[in-house]
Amino acid sequence: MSLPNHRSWAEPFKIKVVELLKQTTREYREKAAREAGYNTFLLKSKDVYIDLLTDSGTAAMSDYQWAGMMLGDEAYAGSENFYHLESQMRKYYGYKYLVPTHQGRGAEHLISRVMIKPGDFIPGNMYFTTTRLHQELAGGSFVDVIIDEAHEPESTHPFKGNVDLQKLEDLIREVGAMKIPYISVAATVNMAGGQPISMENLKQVRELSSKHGIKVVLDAARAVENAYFIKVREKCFQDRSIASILKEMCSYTDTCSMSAKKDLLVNIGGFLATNDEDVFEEVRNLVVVYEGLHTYGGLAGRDMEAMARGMDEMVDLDHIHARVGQVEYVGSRLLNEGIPIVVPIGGHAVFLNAKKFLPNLKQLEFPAQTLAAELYLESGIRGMERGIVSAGRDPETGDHKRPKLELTRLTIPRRVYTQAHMDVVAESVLAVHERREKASGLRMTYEPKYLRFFQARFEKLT
Ligand code: P71
Repeated sequence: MSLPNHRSWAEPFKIKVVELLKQTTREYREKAAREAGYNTFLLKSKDVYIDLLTDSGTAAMSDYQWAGMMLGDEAYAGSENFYHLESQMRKYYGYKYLVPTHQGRGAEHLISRVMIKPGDFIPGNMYFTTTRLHQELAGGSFVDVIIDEAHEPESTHPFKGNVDLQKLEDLIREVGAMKIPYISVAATVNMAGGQPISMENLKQVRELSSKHGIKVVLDAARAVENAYFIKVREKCFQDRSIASILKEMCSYTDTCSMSAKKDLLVNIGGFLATNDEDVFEEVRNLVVVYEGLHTYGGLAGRDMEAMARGMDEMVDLDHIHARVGQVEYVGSRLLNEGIPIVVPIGGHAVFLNAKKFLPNLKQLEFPAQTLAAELYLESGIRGMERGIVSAGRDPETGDHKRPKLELTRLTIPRRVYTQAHMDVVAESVLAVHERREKASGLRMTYEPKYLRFFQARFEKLT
């Protein structure tokens, strides 16, 4: 086969500063993994070669963003950078009001406290760990209303993040609209594999919700990646700019929570934005209790400036094409070699289907956790479990939740690694696959009460 004459993308930047990487021996990694209780969250970053734990807060900022950091107005109240961020948010997301928070979960906390009453139900297109926990801590119960295809790693549905409108209607009929303060819509859906929701579906969600007086809250952490998928997969959007698609998406929602550590190309930050004056009023008051004054919300002025500037770069087509393209590159290499991954390949990560990768392991031997540990032992590459450990326990029965998806996530930071790194990643996964028969599972030896995946410890079964 001959190669095409033109690549469809290359990294749309050149490198000005570098951070040196360190390689280690297998023996070294065996000790490090044991000491970390076979939990990649507990590894020291210095012991990691290629870090694919997360794309959250791990982006490389541009010179334009770094220059903005020097313009931080570190006033306690009324920082210039807040007003810049507010105008950029209005320009790109289109909401009226802004409340900054230290990161996404700060916004989730405030939204949940202000909008949820004990006994409420919050439907959503699959759960996210921190989002659901805040809903539960506010006395609500999360209800999954994503389409069934989202739970099937091999379904090639182009919009696996879509809401199943029938499931949503059934819930409204069952519990009544009064008990549903809002529907929580993520774009893209992290736990489904970085899968997008279509504009058409989002519009229908909006129509159905409005009919019943239910609000729509968008998790906008990766909404730009979602906008890119809409552009390339939803026919009538192919000639539209990423910015205009993004703004249209937001127009079907009332409020958004934002972890700026993703799309916005910064290392820390978040916000809540809304058109709803009552929500704004209450959140602006509550933020001073938990985050900081409403013009900084736990952030330094310089952090808000980096976010404001990141917005100009996130919607650039060359940027987002290369960002999603890099994820697709790794995924396609693995698919070509017959490695079981979630398809279609998502926006921020390649998700290995650990149930299929390690078919000999029972779910309670933690296949996805095991696979993450094996990949680290093989190559020093760090991924993350997204399966039964992440799902936690049912608050009522105390049993493990048993999600259908048992995935190991290889998350690609934005603008950080090169194509050669991606080749190393694919080759390392192949090496683990070749030796998969030898992998034994894990036993949990320590389990924290909240978000157990962060700090749980394991031992190897022999
Ligand atoms: C990711 C993260 C960071 C993370 C969070 C929890 C467990 C492991 C890793 C964070 C998200 C997210 C979505 C869709 C809200 C948050 C919270 N993702 N919504 O994927 O993906 O934002 O981290 O800024 O508080 O590694 P926050």
